[in-house]
Amino acid sequence: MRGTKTESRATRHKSLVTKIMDNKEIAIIFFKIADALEVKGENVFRVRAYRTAAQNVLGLARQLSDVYKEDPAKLENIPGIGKDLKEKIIEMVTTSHLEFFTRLMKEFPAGFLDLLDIAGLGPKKVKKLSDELGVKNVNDLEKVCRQGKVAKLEGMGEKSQGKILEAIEHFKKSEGRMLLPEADSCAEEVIAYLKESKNFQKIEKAGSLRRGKETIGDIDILATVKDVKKAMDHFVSYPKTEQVIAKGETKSSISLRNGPQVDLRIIDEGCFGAALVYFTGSKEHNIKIRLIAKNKDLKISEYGVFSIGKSGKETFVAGKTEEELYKKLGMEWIPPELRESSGEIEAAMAGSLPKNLIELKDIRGDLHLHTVNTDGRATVEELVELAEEKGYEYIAITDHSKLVRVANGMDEKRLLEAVDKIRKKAAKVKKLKILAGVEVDILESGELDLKDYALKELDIVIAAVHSHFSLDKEKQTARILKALDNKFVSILAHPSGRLITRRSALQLDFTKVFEKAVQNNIFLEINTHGERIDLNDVNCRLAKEKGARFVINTDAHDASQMGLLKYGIITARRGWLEKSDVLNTYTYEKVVKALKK
Ligand code: DGT
Ligand code: CA
Ligand code: CA
Repeated sequence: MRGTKTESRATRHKSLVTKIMDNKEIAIIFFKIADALEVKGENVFRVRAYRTAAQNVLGLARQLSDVYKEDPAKLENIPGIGKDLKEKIIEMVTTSHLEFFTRLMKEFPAGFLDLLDIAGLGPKKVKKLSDELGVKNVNDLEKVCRQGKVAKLEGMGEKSQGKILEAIEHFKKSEGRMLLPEADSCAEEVIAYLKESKNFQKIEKAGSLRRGKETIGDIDILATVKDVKKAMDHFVSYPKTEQVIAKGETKSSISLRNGPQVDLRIIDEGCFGAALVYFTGSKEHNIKIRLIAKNKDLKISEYGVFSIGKSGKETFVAGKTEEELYKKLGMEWIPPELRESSGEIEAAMAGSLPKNLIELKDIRGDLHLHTVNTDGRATVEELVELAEEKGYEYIAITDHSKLVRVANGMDEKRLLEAVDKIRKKAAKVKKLKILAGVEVDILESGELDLKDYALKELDIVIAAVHSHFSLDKEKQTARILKALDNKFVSILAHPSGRLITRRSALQLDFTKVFEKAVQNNIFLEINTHGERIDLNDVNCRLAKEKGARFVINTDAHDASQMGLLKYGIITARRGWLEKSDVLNTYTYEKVVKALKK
């Protein structure tokens, strides 16, 4: 979450919290400690120890609180956890608080650590900016950039200054908003907690979260209950509550530690559909359907659809379900992801909404996965195990090529050895099919990072940009078009290159890229890794209009990231994509055929 309210959180939650911190919360605190110590210029080994511990905690299968309950001494068996960190974990799992962290955070001015969220600024640069230019927050930084002072610092320059300004713009756009997967997992936890109470009946997500937007301002939840007062009491007692913002009869709001605000609205069963439409939005969608209602002499609100008699008397005519509401307005039910006032209402009236919008259950495999062979943390075996658990028919192992040196990318020789190993393993796996491939880098020239003699041995070749992001539009477009002309490429990974809060899209003539992909039978990827969600919804729709086909991949670097595929589905739906538009809904035989060059 942007603009973390660390200090207030640390001071407030002590009295409110009744339940223990989970591993993710603990890891976040360790990461923040590492950043803070590094900004302070402390011993690199100490900094690294916190970061390693954070990473290891995230990868644990068991909750630290459970390990502690079983035997506190066992905490020291976790790699990277020594006596000191063990004590800190114990403090967190017993009090949901870490005094050391609270004190450390107090050493920094408010908003100072936000500077670390500016793309391209690590702890070292933040320290320099603070020491030499007195920068205390993002606004200060923007000022000194505009004054040209950053360019003059040693090791900086006009170019880095420009990049920082651009990054500040990104930061501001997403400030106070969360990425969809983070917000969604917060919401899922809250909903699981609400369900613990038998008092709750229907529970639904609403707002931007239900529409699947890539960033979320706050979480909206609607529910029907037996006893309103009890329901609100239960809600505001949610263990991860940092602050109760409002508590009322129909609506309450809480803010979460490490997280967003959550609004809960209690709705009457009789008008649940109308409320769900209203609070799902978007606002623009709501405004349009209200106008349509008006033209039919109907009034629409969160309480239902009403006909207005001559005397002005209002009679409820629909609203128990969304379907009946939309029907009353003369249209098909509109899937929430489409409710952005971008043609869905007209289509629903004409009966021409997409009939087979893609769903998670249509997915038969994941075709972009990394392993320990390059920068992944999972072994092939671990990926296979999870894929089998998910009921997948196939997966593809696609590690990096040599240009990505930080990822330990492979040259031709290493790639062919890896492929050989994968095939030997594949022969031993019973049902799941394993494709052996690569994610090969597109060089600045548009040539690929690996020679054709190696690429031709593979089942699948994914081409990707990981360098030279700032070429001008003409060069960048020519570069990608050239790569797509390589006859072995079958997927273009994360085509725009953007990272939601950190990096703009490549300057590209997307129409030309999409047309080339169509012409050469190349699938465009919707990549769900990290901050990518790339292609995004708008580009999916544009590409589909050009006749493009797609593949939804997680680009997982550990097995658990394979679970993020659902956010690619929701994005594809926002792009109006249907099952038949997406490669990894095909059977294995069809995939092999489609990939054949
Ligand atoms: P967010 O939270 O910024 O990511 O975006 P939303 O769409 O979740 O917006 P939020 O939480 O302010 O409100 C939830 C829904 O409630 C919104 O999508 C539509 C509805 N809504 C809120 N305010 C208004 C309004 O003034 N007029 C209308 N027609 N609908 C509204
Ligand atoms: Ca919202
Ligand atoms: Ca809201």
